[in-house]
Amino acid sequence: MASNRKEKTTGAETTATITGLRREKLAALLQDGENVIVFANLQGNLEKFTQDNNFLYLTGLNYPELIYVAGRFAGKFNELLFVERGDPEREVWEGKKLTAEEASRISGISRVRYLDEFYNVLSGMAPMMKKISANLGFTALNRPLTFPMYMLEPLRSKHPQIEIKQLNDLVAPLRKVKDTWEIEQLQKAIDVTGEGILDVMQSTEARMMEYELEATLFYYIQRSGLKHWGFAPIIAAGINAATLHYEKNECRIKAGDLVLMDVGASCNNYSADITRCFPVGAKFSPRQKQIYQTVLDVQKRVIAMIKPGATLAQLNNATRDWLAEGMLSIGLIKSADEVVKYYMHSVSHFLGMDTHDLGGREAVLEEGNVITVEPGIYIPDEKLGVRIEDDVLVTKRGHEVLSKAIPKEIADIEKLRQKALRK
Ligand SMILES: [Mn+2]
Repeated sequence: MASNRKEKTTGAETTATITGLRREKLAALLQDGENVIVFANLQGNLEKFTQDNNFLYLTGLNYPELIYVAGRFAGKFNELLFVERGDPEREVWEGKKLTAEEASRISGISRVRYLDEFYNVLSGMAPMMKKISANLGFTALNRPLTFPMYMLEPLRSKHPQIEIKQLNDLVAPLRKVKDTWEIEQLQKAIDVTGEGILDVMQSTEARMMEYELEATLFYYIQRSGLKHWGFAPIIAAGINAATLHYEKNECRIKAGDLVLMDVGASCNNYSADITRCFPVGAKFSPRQKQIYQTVLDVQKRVIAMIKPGATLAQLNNATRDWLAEGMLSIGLIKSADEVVKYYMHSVSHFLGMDTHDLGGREAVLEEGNVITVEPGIYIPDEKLGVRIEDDVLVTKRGHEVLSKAIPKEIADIEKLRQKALRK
């Protein structure tokens, strides 16, 4: 299932050059007095570390407790990185820390200071600062103040004239357009996810638990050299497939069920997002087939619309209209406005470091964007839910379906199931 993309990165492009180009683009967005402060995530106690995506995007550093600061003053763009001072006692428990030299070599950021100097350095800059874009995050009941908010609080109270904004608004236009290296990571994540889905389709039997399918898929992902899911996998049989964000994966699969898998591996923090459905028996039931084919026909028509200049709003409207047409023709609904009874989400989102990536809901597509296309029909009364989701790259003239190697035609899926059941 390898991709046939031609221009592979050579390997000569280091993290420093790739992220350096991104920071150049960021620098071009900053006016005099405008700054960016990006906090790496913290290491949780006995938890696997996951990096803040904006931090990783701009520095390439997959380590906790770092801060990136950049700004333009008197026309000149300056950037520096704050790292932890090594502490021999902590290193016994946590292993060696990233040194200033290593951080500089990996990221290509030449000026490095220690975290305990952060406020001193910042107070020196503050009188010239007009605006700061930071990865503030969002407050929640269990998190009234995020770590970046907490860290910027002294600055906010001492220098109330500085406007502090969300970083996402600034970097979204950059992250929305993927470079070749990013597309390669997505392709790898998609290929491995697809092969894992085939594995599941060829090994599932009635009476298995949903989480057994999850285990098969995750085993495949890790055996293929990828470490993480991109998001909590949805493995939903029968009625559970009609719950849009069912993540419990804890029910027993019955003969006659249709199984929906909405899953994606992550490759270097780039997430696949694929949905496939298959019957637990050797064949789709006539009703499953009817609903599935209706969704598939619409999905293909929507994919065909994708090209630079098309908008997500156009894709959404077309999906709703065509699904309504399909539902009317099979007698599921009596008037087009009833479509929302069985289809209640939008058809596309941007895909990248975040499964629901930056880019917005009203966006106009441009070359280098990657979006999902995922129409569905959900009928709880019939214990049936169908969604089909592919990942699509917007190219100069149109599009390329990055997940085209993963079967979705009824005949192909039935063939796989028959092979599985003969075993
Ligand atoms: Mn999706």
